[in-house]
Amino acid sequence: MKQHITTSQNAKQADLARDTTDASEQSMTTDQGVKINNDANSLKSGERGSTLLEDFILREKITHFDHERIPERIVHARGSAAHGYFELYEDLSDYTRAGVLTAVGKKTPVFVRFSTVAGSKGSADLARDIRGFAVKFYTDEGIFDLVGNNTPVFFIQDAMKFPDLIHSVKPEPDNEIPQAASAHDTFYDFVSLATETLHNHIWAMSDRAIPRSLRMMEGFGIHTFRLINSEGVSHFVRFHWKPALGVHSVTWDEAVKINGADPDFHRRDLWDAIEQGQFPSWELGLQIIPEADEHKFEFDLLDATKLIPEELVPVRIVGKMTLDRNPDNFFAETEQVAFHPGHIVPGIDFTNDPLLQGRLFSYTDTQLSRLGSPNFHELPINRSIAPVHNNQRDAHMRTTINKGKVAYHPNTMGGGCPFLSKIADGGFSSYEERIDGKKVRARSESFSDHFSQPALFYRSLSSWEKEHVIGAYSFELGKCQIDAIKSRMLYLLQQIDASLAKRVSDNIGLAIPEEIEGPINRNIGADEDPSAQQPGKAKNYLDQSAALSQVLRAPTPIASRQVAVLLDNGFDMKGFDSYKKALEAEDAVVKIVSPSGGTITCNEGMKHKVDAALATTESVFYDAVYIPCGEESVNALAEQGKTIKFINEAVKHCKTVAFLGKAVKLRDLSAAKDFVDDKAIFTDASAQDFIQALGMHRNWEREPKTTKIAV
Ligand code: HDD
Repeated sequence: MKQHITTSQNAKQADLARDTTDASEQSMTTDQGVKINNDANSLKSGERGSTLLEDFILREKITHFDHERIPERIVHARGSAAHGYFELYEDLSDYTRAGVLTAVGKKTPVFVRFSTVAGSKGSADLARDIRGFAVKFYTDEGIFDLVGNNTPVFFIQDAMKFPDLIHSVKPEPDNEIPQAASAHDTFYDFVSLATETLHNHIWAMSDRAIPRSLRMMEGFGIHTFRLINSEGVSHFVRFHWKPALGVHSVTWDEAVKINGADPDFHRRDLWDAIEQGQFPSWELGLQIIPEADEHKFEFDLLDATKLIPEELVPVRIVGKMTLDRNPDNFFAETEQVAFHPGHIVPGIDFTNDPLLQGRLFSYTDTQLSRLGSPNFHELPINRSIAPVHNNQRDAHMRTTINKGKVAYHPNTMGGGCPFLSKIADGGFSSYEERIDGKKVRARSESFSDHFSQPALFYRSLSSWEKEHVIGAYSFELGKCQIDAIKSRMLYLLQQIDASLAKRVSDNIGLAIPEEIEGPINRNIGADEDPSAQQPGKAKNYLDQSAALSQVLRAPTPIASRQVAVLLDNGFDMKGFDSYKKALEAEDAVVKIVSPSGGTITCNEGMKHKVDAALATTESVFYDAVYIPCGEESVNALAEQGKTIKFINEAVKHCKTVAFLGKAVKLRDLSAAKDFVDDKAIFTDASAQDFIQALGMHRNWEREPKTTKIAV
């Protein structure tokens, strides 16, 4: 395995280096630079006397400690981030004048933060939730932030409803329960009344909401943005990130177990992959739509609850983002980074999407309370690599020292500086959109179809993905207490897909109502006619969209996949090593798991370091398991109940499992014995067969037969 690969140096790394310190070989000092000779004892009036107020070393240390925390993000509090770069494949100057999308081959530094939405900063990674996917591009023309999620749509259409959505999903305000979970009454009360939520909600009920890794999920800018070229011509655009490792998820049973056994599972996975030189990458894709086609779709491009099926507008791959360096300091970088969908550069612009428009206000506003000052842009991680000159001055924690008397424009005393830039010289100009309308507080009727796309999504899933969605709805509604809310949800599921509703209704033991009382789409004003806005019957303008499913047509790379090899003293070195070599040739990670820690000896007398004792690890941490031959080793493993649990879980979670030679005994002692014909459970198979199965992530076809496995 490669270790600590040197990462690329770029302009942002050089910029951060200005503020990065390293205490090695240095004296300990106070914040004022005074060297310290005793860091263990406060200053006292006698050895057993009271502490003296004059102890400036103690006061400074405790005062700083007392103020170490800042408010966590109101949403997306739990996150993990990494540095990297973006490289463009093709010049898009026909569409935009943004350098980041026109300078082919240029490496633009990026900082990317992934997050869950609902949980607190210390919540577990495998919560069922949408994942944030926020990318900060440090371009030569200023900061461009693409603040997206791992689903192509959002819960609501208008920013006005964001506080309601978040209040409903966050822990309930009286008892602060449940943490990082949407399975509770207030969330479903809101979702079942605000039917615009149903599309993103079904994504949240799908496998997308429990990814295997942050490195194995897609990202989406969601809103329709604009690209503007140097002639001022505008095209609509939607942004996509496609992961090189494919899109993969875990099962709900695994997610629940991982949350207990390693709440930092995703954070650790991202960190370890980068430390080991397995740099995650995503290709950037664009769906570009000419202005003239704005109204040619069955949905409104300004509606963030609608995706544009790739069958209608193909995704054009234009570049690649690679994450190649972990942060040096979580707080300074991952915690203090401030994203903002309003950070755009010339050549990119907004549309009138009412969700996006509200976000443009919210993100600066929240930094004022979270980071405490309008100078948050000066924090090293937020600082632009393009020069910053303007007449903004002062405020808390200002670090820039602006010279001269002039802090206004126009001026002569400063020679007219900083001067304005012509558009041709890179000055920003907003797209001159023609606006002709009344000032109204209303929702466009073109936003009112809330069922066609959830139905399209569900239709596009494979049978096993549908089972997972049914399981998720059944779990979530099963956790709700109020029958009226559950009934309303069943009624709405019926509008999406009758078989889905039926299965959930059976599982939760509540009938699907024929009708429900009152209007359900409450996201309109009191004076509006509910019938005009009442979500109508689902339309079918596309039967299925392959891109919405996670079904694999070919194996994906196995680089960085975690493979457990179960061993004890006396194991067969040949079988062990042939698999290990083949797996490592593909950059997979092989970890020795043994009944106890330390070292074990193979049948060739060599000592091997154990990576994890059975007691300290869990089957759910690995993507595959193999067990080499060796009577002594197999017999010792067979003595451990945990070995059987380990294998049973791998089988239940549809993973690739191989038994070599005498290890067949463990197959016959475990649930694997009932799956001898399974295409990912092998007895004496070649390493290549094992790798091929691992590349398919899981054998989901096994799943219906695993319900009886009790683990
Ligand atoms: Fe938001 C954070 C993504 C709608 C208000 N949002 C935040 C983050 C992501 C998103 C990824 C975390 C950024 C980070 O890692 O620091 N938000 C979205 C997406 C949306 C969306 C994809 C819809 C398409 N958000 C949205 C609305 C509002 C907000 C409509 C308010 C009207 N979002 C915020 C916020 C946060 C935030 C309160 C919390 C912390 C922060 O901004 O910096 O301002």
